[in-house]
Amino acid sequence: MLLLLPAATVRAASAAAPPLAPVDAAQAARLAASVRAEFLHAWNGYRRYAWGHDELRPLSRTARDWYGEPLLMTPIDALDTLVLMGLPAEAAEARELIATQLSFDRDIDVKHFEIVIRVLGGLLSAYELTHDERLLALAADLGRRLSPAFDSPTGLPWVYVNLRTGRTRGSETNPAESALLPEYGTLAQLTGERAYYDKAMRAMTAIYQRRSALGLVGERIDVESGAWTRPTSHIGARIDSYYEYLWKCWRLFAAPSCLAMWNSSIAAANRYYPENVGGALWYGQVDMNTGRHTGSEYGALEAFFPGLLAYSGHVARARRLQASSFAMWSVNGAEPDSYDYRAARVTEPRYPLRPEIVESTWYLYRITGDAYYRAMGAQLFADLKRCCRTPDGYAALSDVTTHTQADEMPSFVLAETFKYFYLLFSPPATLDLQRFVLTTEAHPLRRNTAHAP
Ligand code: DMJ
Repeated sequence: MLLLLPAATVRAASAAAPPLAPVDAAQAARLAASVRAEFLHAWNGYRRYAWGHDELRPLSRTARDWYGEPLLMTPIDALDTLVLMGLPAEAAEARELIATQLSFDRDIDVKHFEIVIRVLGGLLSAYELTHDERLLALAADLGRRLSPAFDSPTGLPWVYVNLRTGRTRGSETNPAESALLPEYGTLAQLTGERAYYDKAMRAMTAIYQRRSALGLVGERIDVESGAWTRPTSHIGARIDSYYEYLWKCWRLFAAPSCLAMWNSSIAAANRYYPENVGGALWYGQVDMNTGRHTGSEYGALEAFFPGLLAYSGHVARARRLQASSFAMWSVNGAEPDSYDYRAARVTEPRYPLRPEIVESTWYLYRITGDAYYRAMGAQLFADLKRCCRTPDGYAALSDVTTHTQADEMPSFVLAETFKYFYLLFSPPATLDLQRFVLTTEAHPLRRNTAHAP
């Protein structure tokens, strides 16, 4: 990735952002080491109290399995982070657990989207980083079991699929859950089974083709009829990674249709979602058909958008929106899942250790070279540690206004949150953005434009 701007001295991105201490190269190296140590702290909590299960409950020191039987969510989600952070013994142990204990032959209805982004994406990425064929065999087996999800009248995916029988259910999906081309396209390239790419491309395109005359998509859609069931449009939950994957599919596969869909979609998004409130830029909710603003909610999930804007060349806009995300975070020293920017009020107070604001900080740093974003990341990391660290791991917050901890450590804190912090403070060579694209779960996949199906 080219640096578009020279590294600048530390400065605030907006009047609303608090002043930050500069981070020089030596401090960045110390921060990277500290992030690695905190990641290990969380990993060791999982290892000690939840080994062989999906997730650690960090307060009760117990394990959680999403479906009553384990799919090894945490070790799979964490494996490429273990590799990137240079933790070979831990990575080898996780790999053995996965390769010898994991079976997808289970009579359980799983959420297609979550299993694709965490488990399929994690296995594919770990295979590309380690060349362990057992991981690819598991990914191929999982892809075969999951792909009946696409067998619907519209090509849009059913929400649930049974891993043993292929039975599907759940007819109301959304754009984010319909855009899974990076994972299925990579599976197609690695196995030679092109049908995976075609099914995933068809689903993503089915959303795009149903965009409104304004070029916007809605929040919920019926899998059987293809009719929108909720016409609210925004960059948050249920739509977020649809935008992300239009751009990333272009980067990964160089498919011209992805670039065309991205170009027209981002133009509409940048036209209709923005609102200026007191000089700050926010992205809110609009009606997909009229473009009229219907809500002013922003939150932890929306905070991915500055990173996507920066990655795709919309740098000035990205800087302004990131300043708003950081101002929202700084109110309580952790960000809420939802914040009404017009009322300046928290509307959903939980913080489940989400990565998006860190992700955007990293993309902005990597693309602009502006040291301010490392300083911002240092503040985010200090806050995370202060609010969420427990003696045995990291805990979500049930309320950012009181810093009350919840007994949850979602696997994405190890897949994403710590990874983005580590990348932010590490040399760019740690992950070459010319060679890799990070999935929505932060799993690096190798760009393979020469062999696009
Ligand atoms: C992750 O599973 C992914 O980043 C997804 O796209 C959104 N939600 C979580 C993190 O917040």
